[in-house]
Amino acid sequence: MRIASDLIQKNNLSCQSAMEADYEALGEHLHRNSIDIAQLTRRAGQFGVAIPSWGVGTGGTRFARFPGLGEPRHVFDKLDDCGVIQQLTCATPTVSLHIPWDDAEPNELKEKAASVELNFDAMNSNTFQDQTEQRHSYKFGSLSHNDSATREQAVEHNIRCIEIGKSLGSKALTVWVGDGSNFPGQTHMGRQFDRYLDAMKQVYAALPDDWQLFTEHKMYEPAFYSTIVQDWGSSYLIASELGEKASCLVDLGHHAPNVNIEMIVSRLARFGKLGGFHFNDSKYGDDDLDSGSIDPYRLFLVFNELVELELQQGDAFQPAYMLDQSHNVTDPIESLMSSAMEVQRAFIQASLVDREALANYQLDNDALMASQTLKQAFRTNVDPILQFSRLQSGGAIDPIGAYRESQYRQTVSAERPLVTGASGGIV
Ligand code: PSV
Ligand code: MN
Repeated sequence: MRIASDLIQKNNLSCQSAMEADYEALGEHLHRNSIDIAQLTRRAGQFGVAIPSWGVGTGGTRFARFPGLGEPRHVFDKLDDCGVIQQLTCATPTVSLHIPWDDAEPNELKEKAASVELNFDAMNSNTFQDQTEQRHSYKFGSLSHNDSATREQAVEHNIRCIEIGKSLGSKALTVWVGDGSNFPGQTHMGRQFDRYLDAMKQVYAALPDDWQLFTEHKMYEPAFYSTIVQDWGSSYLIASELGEKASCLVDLGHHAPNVNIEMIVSRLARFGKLGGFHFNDSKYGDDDLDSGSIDPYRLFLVFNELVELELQQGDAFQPAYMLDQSHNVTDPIESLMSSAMEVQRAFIQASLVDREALANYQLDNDALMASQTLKQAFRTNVDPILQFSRLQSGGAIDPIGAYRESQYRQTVSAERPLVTGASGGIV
């Protein structure tokens, strides 16, 4: 483990008595509403959201990238950073890899992940960039390209991701492509979609029985006029065409501003096609900001749907939770820890909703009290529950405080030279 356990213990001791007092007060408050705080704390302990391997590096904008201190040089450094996030928050037990960014010998990857107590989540394929020595360019598309050899190359890449994932113990492939067009008339939108579907059917055919395939929609970027999987409707059509193992992945940033994402969640789930999430936050577009940093109420409302679905469907309802963010002005480890805790917070707040009262207010058309019922849960400060859960799991009551005290970033920067040189573009 990269952070000394006695440092965590010392840090915990400094805030434990205040936390215990807050926990007791919250316990009494919840008890008055017949809610058992111990049961909620266990629930918090069972929660997990996957870390995107690419999130531990400094991201960038379309204009520039400003590298951070001690950035991971390769996937093994990334796994070290992800291990720290899990060690302190105990809410991120898995890592989602992106191929070829994270290409490495699978046995070495497995060994490294085990050494930092992590498992592998969904695999992500990348046919939105050209790699050196690649035969066919993706400049004009990948899985939907006019040229069959380019499509075949993209299909093979996805199948290779499945193969790598199989040896790592992953159980899902997420496919997001940048294919589309920048000018009206540039592509035949119908034929392009047909080509995409045909290629995806080939990828789907290579999917093991116990795997899932997530299709991820995104409204625009890098294609700015039309995008092949532009919305949840297209994503739903694709997942339905492919079959049972295919479902839709909702990246919170991939919608027009003000779109009602929680309603999309409800719709997809209603028809059995809600596969999972890429959590992040946004103000204007696909901003890849930290989860819960702009609109925590929306995150809560998404979880309100998810908790309701869990109550209806029980253990059969297992959407995949991942973060997908880009960190430009913060230490990525701090942002990812804070984001994981925000997602966990929304999950616990949504678990507080008085569902019987809500259902009755809905039946009575009492819009005001229905809305108040949600607000009451959202306004509850569940910090003591999250903190106590981390303490019980061996993590830090205050992960960011403990991380800063550990000087982890300064320590790794000694062995990881600064990545210099200008490079633009979000990764
Ligand atoms: C695209 O913007 C996206 O959300 C997809 O999930 C990619 O795989 C990821 O970002 C990384 O660039
Ligand atoms: Mn995403």
